Amino acid sequence: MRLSRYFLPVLKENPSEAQIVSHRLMLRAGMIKQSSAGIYSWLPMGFKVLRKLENIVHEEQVRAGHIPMLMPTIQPADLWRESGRYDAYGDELLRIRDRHDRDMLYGPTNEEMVTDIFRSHVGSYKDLPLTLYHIQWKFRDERRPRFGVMRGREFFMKDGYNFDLTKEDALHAYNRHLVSYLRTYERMGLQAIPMRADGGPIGGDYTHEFLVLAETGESEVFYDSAVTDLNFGDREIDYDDVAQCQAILEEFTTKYARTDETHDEAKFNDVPEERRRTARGIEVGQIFYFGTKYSEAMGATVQGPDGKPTPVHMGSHGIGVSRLVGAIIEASHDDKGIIWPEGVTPYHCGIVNLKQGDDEADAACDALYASLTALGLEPLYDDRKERAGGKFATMDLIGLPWRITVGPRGLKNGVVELTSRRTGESEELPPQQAVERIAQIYAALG
Ligand code: 5CA
Repeated sequence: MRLSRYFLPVLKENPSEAQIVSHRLMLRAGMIKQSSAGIYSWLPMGFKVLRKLENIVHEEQVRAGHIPMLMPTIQPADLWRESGRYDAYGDELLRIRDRHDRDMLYGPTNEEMVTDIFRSHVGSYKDLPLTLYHIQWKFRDERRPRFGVMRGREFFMKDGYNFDLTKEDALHAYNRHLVSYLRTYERMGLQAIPMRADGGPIGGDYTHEFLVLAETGESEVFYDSAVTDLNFGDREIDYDDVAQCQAILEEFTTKYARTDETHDEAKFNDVPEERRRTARGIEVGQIFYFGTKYSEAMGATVQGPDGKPTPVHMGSHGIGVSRLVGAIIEASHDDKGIIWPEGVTPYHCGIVNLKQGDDEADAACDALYASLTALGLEPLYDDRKERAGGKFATMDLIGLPWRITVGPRGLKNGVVELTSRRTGESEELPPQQAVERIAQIYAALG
């Protein structure tokens, strides 16, 4: 993409309404624009990151054997009356009436709708196990929408639902989700710690939240510092292997890590004092096992091996995709701007032309652009007639992990400059080598 033809409305000044760094940087970097409280347009740069996260979530869900689909945002109230949540959900539920006076709602989550789909089409235990998921906009009329996309009213969420014959099978589905989430967050450059949590309006007493530690997080968390040494890494996972998934759950959830909702001071005191930590965290996902809560209320049964109708065991599993954009920025920025992890960066590298209009510099930038593009990479080329200082400030603000700087002086010596956004370190090298270096970095991500 050439910046001269793009739409990147960066702000020079800090917007006064933004209380936390991710909100400030998303506004300044031209990623979002608020349309009303807790509701945002995703401008091209923000949308690109959102799509990258969505893709990672899809890839990891499909890898785990879960099946993508798409349910609507608007749901009939009657389904929610069946589960009893139409009244129980409270003011967060946006209730709508259509022209025929039918009660509808903007879905805050989809347990009822997916259970209805299941009961309409699945009749036998032989069709299990089944896990369906979608990534769709949700609406919760939060009392205090704040911190930009972190606590929005409209937000983008992946929600997945497992249907199993037995509790044991459903707990394997739970474990599968936990494992796939660990992989997902690591690919995004995040450490998200699974912590014992509370079921809230979804229900269920077996649930973990995934928290990214950050000062601006809304949850208070208590943990054994040894959990931060755990690393998922490059493991080969067989998602059908019950013992392997269970072992990973145990590895990542045995050490003390809880939110304030389930914190147990006595158990926390068993952690050696020097490892006890209290901090704040951003909840980027939550998994639930809730047994037959919805299947019994809504008559979602299958014919069991004994021929009798058996309510299925279910769980639901969410990832806050739009919130993650903010969470990643909270975890990865400096005073100049965002620092995107390579796995989620909107563009793979920036190209800064120090002397736009100079034939040689323009030709060198065009050649770099073509070489990177030919390798399947997406560069963002700042081809505007701006001062170098302004171009550098924009690149630092939007946070692409790598920058190639091209100027007449370097070109005389046959070199360009390759700079890491994270370390600020620069290296001079011939243009083709800079291209190869960037290609290698991204190839290593897989
Ligand atoms: N049905 C279950 C699992 S799919 C569910 O709705 N879980 S949830 O309530 O925990 O939401 C899943 C994730 O969505 C949360 O972990 C959080 O990361 C994200 N989320 C929830 N509310 C908001 C909000 N107001 N703004 C942005 N993200 C949110």
